[in-house]
Amino acid sequence: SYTMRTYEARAETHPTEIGRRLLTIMASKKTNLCISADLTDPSQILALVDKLGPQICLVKTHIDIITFTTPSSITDFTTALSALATKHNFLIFEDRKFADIGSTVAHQYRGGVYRIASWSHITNAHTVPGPGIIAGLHSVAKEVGEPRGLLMLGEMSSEGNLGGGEYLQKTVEMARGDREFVVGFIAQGKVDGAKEGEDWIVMSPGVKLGGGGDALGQRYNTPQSVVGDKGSDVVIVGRGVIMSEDPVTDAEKYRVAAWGAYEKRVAA
Ligand code: 5FU
Repeated sequence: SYTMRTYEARAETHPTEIGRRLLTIMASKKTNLCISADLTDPSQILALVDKLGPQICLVKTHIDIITFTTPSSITDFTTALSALATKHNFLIFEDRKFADIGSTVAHQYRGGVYRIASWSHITNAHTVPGPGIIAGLHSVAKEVGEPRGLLMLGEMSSEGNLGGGEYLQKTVEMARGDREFVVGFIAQGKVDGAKEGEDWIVMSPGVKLGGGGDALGQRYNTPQSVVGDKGSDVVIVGRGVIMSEDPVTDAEKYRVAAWGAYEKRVAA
């Protein structure tokens, strides 16, 4: 299966341009760590991301949790974040979880105050509305004129979520309808039944060394479990790093654990 191939080899053949770019970054920086920058102060996010830049392949944002005081401060933030992405060679993933009909998500992706498509290389969407959601988002991605990719949510990390199993399989079927734009999935491990020539990048949130959970249904797996045992590609870590007294030291622990799990997997 493609999960036994190296990121370097997959970077040559991935069907999406964003997939090729991300896998190239992962291989060259030796990192499959994505930081979830879930802070509410924009300058704190930028300072943190500047420090962690060398250790990550991707930054995940929730643009709508950030406290912006003026409309222009949104653009200032996204411009500064994009400059950091260039400086440190990582991509940006807005965890927007679109979930409406194609026409509405096209507006939400292109416009409003956040103009997500203009600065975010990757975003994600629920499959609940059907394939029109992919078509709507893809139409906006084409307007941008720069590579954009989509992750479909096939399974969530949280207790009691309705994903996984048959839902995940149906999500994969839907993704097959747009191999140029859909880069892969949010799930807790590789997808079953990938066909010859398919390559789906799987990213897993809900990762913390030591496991456990939080008071609101989050459940944590370790980097070894999601990447090594279950075949996911990218670990997404929020509070495990961002709430640390020493984020750089802790991010390095996650990078080493997730990269080591990947190296063992492809050497097997
Ligand atoms: F799609 C998902 C999911 O299934 N679980 C998640 O936790 C997304 N997330 C996001 O990853 C969530 O919204 C947070 O932004 C982040 C996890 O943060 P944590 O602090 O590592 O729990």
